[in-house]
Amino acid sequence: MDVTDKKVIVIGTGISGIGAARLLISKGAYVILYDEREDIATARIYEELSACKDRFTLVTGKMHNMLLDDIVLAVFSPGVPMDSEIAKTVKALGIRIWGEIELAYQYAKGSVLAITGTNGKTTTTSLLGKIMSDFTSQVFVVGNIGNPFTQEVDKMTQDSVTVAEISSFQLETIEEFRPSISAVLNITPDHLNRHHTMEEYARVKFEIAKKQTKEDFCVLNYEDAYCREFAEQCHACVLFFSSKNKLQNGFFLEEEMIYKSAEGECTPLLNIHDMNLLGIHNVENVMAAIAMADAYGVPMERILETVRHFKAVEHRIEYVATKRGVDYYNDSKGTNPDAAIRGIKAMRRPTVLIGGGYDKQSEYDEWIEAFDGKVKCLVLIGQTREKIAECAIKHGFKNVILADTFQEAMDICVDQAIEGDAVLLSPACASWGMFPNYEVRGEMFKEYVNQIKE
Ligand code: UMA
Repeated sequence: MDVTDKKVIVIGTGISGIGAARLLISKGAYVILYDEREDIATARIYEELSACKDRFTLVTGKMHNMLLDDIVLAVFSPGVPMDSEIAKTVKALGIRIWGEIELAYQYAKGSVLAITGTNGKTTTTSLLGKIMSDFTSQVFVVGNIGNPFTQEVDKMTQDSVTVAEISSFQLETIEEFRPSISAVLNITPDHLNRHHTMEEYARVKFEIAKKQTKEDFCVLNYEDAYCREFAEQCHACVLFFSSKNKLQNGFFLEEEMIYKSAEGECTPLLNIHDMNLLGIHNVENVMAAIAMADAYGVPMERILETVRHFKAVEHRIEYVATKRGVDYYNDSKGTNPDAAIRGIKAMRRPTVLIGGGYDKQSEYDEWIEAFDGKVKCLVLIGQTREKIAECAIKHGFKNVILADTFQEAMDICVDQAIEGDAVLLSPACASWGMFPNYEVRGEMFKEYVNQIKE
């Protein structure tokens, strides 16, 4: 779409909104930058867009329809739901809608490799980004990982490779987005307050492959029932990985070894003890990244060299420090029950666990069941603390302490943990309400841990 001298509305003034506005302005558009919240830090926005201040108008609070006259396109930030007031208004006026990812894709150059799934996206994206950048120059790692796709578009060339972490929020508003290689790592309950049902959540996740053709690849988890079902209708060439079953074609784990199986030949690739990532879920992430890089054409030896040296990403079962004989782990990225189960499974010591946060209408039964004698005390914070406490007690887990603030939760952990224990921040909930994002929550945890005196 040619946006030269056209009016475009960008909804949301977080990092996606700023990235989208900048890209649109660079393409000649005039931007209405809109945020529903009236109390946003407008000075930050004017500063970020200071080079183009006569090309946009900032509007906050209630939207007046007259401002939407002559708008040719509405670009949504991922955090703005499609059933919000502004989305309803825009739809009623028949204005075309793109998400920030679609906008970026329309102007992007080179190859796009895209990863979605409930858990493991960030690790897989980081690892694949590292494999690609060890192999070639001009690699961009973008998307839900915290670097808006639109932010990098102007630097791309036909030879560049973009590795994108894509959330379900972002997949709601794509149109032509077609990665040459996609991956869906797993589908477990998350964000049900936004997508309402598992069926809808799964449907949105598989949108990642909707425009792919048989020239493209789609990497899927053989152990995930949703992925297996989707494989039947996927237009791209499907590549499976499995942590439980020996595959005739694909990547699989048998005992401690990852294998590639293709055309009747089975090749051992890597012993899982030769990598620095903990847990079976990480073996799955590694297999997905290997499958994607292999499909792109990176020589296997180069892929494996990077995998062997790759370390866990920040906020994902990240070891912080040992204080007074207690190991502290930051798993702030454990923002849903399934991710948090992985956090607990990776612990090797009796664990004091910090949980709770924003209510995404998740169920916590399986998470509590996964405590399995390993969790000795559960410290709860945030909106969901009562709901989780009730669930824990229902399952017979009684050592639950509610804290009013994060600081108080940390003090309780220091009190409860004795030498030989672990303290794990793996909340099974989003951070919103208490923190702007999971990164800030994880940073605060680490800051606090580092202040604990020996
Ligand atoms: N806003 C409205 N109306 C609404 C909702 C929000 O005006 O109904 C405004 C807010 O007031 C705020 C702005 O929108 O000013 C925020 O937009 P945003 O929530 O889309 O946040 P961004 O800063 O643009 O960050 C987004 C992603 N955030 C969300 O999906 C909630 C970031 O993912 C992502 O890193 C970034 O784009 C770059 O692509 C974060 C996330 O929590 C990490 N993702 C979820 C997850 O991983 O589970 C999906």
